[in-house]
Formats: sequence, C-alpha cells, structure tokens
Amino acid sequence: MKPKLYQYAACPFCNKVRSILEYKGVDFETIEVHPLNKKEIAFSPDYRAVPIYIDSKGAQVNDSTPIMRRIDEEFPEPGVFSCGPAEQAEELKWLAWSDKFVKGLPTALYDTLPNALKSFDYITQVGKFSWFEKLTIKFSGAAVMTLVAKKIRKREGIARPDDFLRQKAGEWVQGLNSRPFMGGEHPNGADLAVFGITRAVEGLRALRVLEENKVFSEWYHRTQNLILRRTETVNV
Ligand SMILES: N[C@@H](CCC(=O)N[C@@H](CS)C(=O)NCC(=O)O)C(=O)O
Repeated sequence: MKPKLYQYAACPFCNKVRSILEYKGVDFETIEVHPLNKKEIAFSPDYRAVPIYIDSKGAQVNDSTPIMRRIDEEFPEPGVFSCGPAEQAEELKWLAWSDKFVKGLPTALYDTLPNALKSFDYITQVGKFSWFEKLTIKFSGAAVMTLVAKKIRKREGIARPDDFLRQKAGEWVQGLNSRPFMGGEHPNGADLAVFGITRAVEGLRALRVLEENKVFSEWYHRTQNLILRRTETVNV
C-alpha cells in the first residue's frame, strides 16, 4: 500500500519527511491534520505530534529523523544517509545543528503579532481547512505563537531573530565548505533535513532573510531542483 504521511503542510518536521520522499520519487499520500482537535491522528493516543508516518507495510513510525531513516531503508534508491564513519559523524553533527535551527525559527516567524498573522495566513493557505477553521486557527495560532516565540527567544538567547537566521545561513555555508551538498556530490540526511525545514518557510519573510546569503540560496535551489526533477520523472 501507499505510505501515508500525517502532517501539517507548513510544519518544518513534516517538510523534512516530504523532502526525502520526494527526493526518492516515492508515491505517498498526505493527510492534513487539524492542529486543534487532531482527529485524523486519533489512532495514535500516545504520540500526538506530527509527522506520523505509516510505511508501505502499515507500520507506524514517529519523529521526523527516525522517519527519514526508515524511508531510506524502505526505499533504498537513491541512498541518502551516509555510510562511512567520518561521513556519518559529520551528518550527525549537522542533524543536531538542524534541531537548533528549527527551534529558533518561530522567533523569526512570530516576532510580532502582525508578522504572526501573516505566517498563519500562509499556514492556513497551504493546509486544507474550511474558512471557519482558517479563521480560528489563524487568530488563536498567531496569538499563542507570538507568546511562544517570546519564550523561545529568552530560552535560546536570541536577541534579534533575523540575525539568528543570518547566522544560521552562514554556519551552514561554512559547513558546506564549497561543496555542492553537505553530503558532497549528493544530498545526505542533513541536506534533506535542512532543506525541508527551510522549505517550510517558503512563502515567508524568513526565507528572504536566509537567502540574503547567496551561497545558502544556491544550495537551497540546487536541492530544490534535484527534488523537482525526481518528482517530475515519477509523474510522467
Ligand atoms: N521531534 C519531533 C517534533 C515534532 C513536532 O514538534 N511537531 C509539532 C508540529 S510542528 C507538533 O505536532 N506539535 C504538537 C501539537 O501541535 O500539539 C519531530 O522531529 O518529528
């Protein structure tokens, strides 16, 4: 059977999983979860976050990075996660880095209430919601996330969210060290994780700030083109 991805369209963790599935040209189904009542994942009383992945044999896998690894085993071609010990260590380092990157993102998306409303406009546009759901999610989400963003800023010591994004883009580019991908000639798990996280802010100001870094922007589009080529090949 077709694998299933329970997601929020704009969630960075879900976009990590979508990126590896699309890179591998897997035919999969996405199920948009209602962020307030989460009725679509009622089958999972103990794990209430998205993404949840149901593999082609019907087994449930939780948590974006373990899901990506499962997909790499389930659909081995083209291989994504690194094999050699040095490559694996580098990949792990950048996967850990991507967790910090993703934690700081809300501070840039929801730094002020008007910006939070813009972000939620985008989130409700890309998700599948009725107009009433859009309205409730937009206003309650924006209000809650503005407060959450303030807390994260304090906890992570992020003084200026845009500078945090610029710093992250710079660190990633330094790690690339003139290579096309963190995985060298081909994207590895860290490339697809960071690409997915970045793609989640595609329609938003945060991506424009990240793309001020030209090398970061080139890496982003290089990865995007590779994914687009694979999905086009599958659809012909
Ligand atoms: N470590 C998890 C984190 C997943 C996560 O935090 N997902 C958020 C959505 S972006 C979520 O579902 N939060 C619970 C909620 O919405 O109530 C992963 O990498 O998949």
